[in-house]
Amino acid sequence: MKSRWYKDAVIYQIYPRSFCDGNGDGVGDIRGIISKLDYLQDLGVNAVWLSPCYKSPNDDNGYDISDYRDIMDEFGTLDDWQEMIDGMHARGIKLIMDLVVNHSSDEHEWFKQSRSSKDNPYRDYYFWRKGRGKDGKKPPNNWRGNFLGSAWDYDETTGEWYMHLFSKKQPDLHWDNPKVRQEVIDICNYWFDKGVDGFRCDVITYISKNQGLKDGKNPFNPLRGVENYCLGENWEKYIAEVNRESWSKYDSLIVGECAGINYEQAKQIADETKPVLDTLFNFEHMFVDFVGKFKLSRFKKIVARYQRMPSTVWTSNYLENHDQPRCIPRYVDGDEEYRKYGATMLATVNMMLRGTPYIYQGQEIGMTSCPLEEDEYKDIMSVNVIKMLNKHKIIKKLGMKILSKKARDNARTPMQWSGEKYAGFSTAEPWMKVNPNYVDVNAEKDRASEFSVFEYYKDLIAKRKQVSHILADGEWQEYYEKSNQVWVFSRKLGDAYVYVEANYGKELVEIDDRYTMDTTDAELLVCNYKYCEANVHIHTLRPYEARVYVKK
Ligand code: TEU
Ligand code: CA
Repeated sequence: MKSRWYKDAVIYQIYPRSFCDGNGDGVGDIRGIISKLDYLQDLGVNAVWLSPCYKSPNDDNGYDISDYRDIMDEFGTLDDWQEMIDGMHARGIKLIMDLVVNHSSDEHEWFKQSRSSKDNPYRDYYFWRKGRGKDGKKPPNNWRGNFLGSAWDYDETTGEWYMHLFSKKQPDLHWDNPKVRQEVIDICNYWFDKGVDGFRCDVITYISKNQGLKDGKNPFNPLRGVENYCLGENWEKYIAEVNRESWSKYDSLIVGECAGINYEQAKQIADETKPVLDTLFNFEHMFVDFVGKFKLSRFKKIVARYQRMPSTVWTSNYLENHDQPRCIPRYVDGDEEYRKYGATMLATVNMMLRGTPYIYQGQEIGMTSCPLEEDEYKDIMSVNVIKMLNKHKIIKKLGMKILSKKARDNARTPMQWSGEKYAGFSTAEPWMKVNPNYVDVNAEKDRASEFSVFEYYKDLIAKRKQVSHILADGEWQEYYEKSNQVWVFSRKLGDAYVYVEANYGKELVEIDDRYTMDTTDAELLVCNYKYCEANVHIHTLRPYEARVYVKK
């Protein structure tokens, strides 16, 4: 049934709120997306992963869903959505929807019913527990949520607590209840019937909570308790059920957002011989610069482990998404002098790894993280952090500095389409600040310039197709593993190979081909610098230079 088309695909993520505003109210929407479909086709991507566009009170920008079968008012209607997916399909672009079923919104009908009384038929759709302590005024366990604070909230109506691993407006669904699993299956099939090509499954690793909901052991873990619900005891069973009743019936891509897992677990849950996920997003490489500076050698080591996965396991490669700060200046210098070299170097590496590459909106024009004032942060996580810092003034300055680097808001500023007011994103003031660098960094200017990041991506995507079989099936080898300046690796398949060199620094660096590969029998497939015949096989890399050689 499954062609596994995603193994040959490049996927583009759209965060609808910030992509393009079609009706001039300052908020991105579906008509805005429709107006940019030619742009996506031109770029050459094969699929779009659309962050949630369902009905939602937007406590967490759509990751809190109040109706899984309808479209958010601000984004448009089901008719608009249909026109969008038809437009995508007409251009050979598939659509991956976001499936957010670890939790719903507290404004979902299920939760409204559930909280109304202890004997409501929907009571068991969520986790309800009595509080601890004499008066029941302490939460049922010591778990902490992703957005700071307890993972429980007290509800007056019935005098019990409900669980929420994210905001208190995102109550966790109770997957042990077979009715909940059936709801998920029905939702998936509803969208498959409308033509979607797969799902990106939000925090899917958290759906099965271990029986007993025991206290978390490690008091220093910011997510105290996570060991009791990350890949919980019935995880595989529940996912296999949804897979059997829905996902496997379609030629779909099911990519799980797998927070909290390591390489060994990844190997188990994204193996195509098992009816679980097709592939996953891992987070390990995102933690390299969690505290302190980015260290390339550590990053490479983590990625290399995923690159050496068994042939039945398929991975996904990303550097950016709506939860992460931008690559620039995270991994490379943000100065205008280097920006495009950095952007294209990172693109080259990401695109030449085994696994499906993802591009997050704006990455293809080298958008950067954005400086924000205290009142310009919009993300609930940032807002909660700022509230906390205001209670602990001593650490506020340092805290705000860290926030500016890590905040999810960095990736959520409006897409920069042109040099017009509001970056051509909208005709009205956008819901979130536009990065002031839009005058220099925007799609229109980029594409008209002699060195265009967009054009480079386009070329890279096309070239990747020529070698994707070597990337998928070739044997991985790495050189200069310990280096913090260069990333050098190859994939060999019989006599054919792909060989990649990338300079992560601003200094010239010489790659000694006695330790790497003699490329004289290969051709230069891509390079982000201008080069001449004479230096094609002289391996001196300029600042942020990346080269790919291929022998077919
Ligand atoms: O993210 C899950 C998740 O684990 C994040 O909270 C992550 O830890 C954090 O963003 C790291 O920077 C998913 C969605 O991608 C996110 O946007 C949602 O807020 C969250 O689930 C809840 O649905
Ligand atoms: Ca709008």
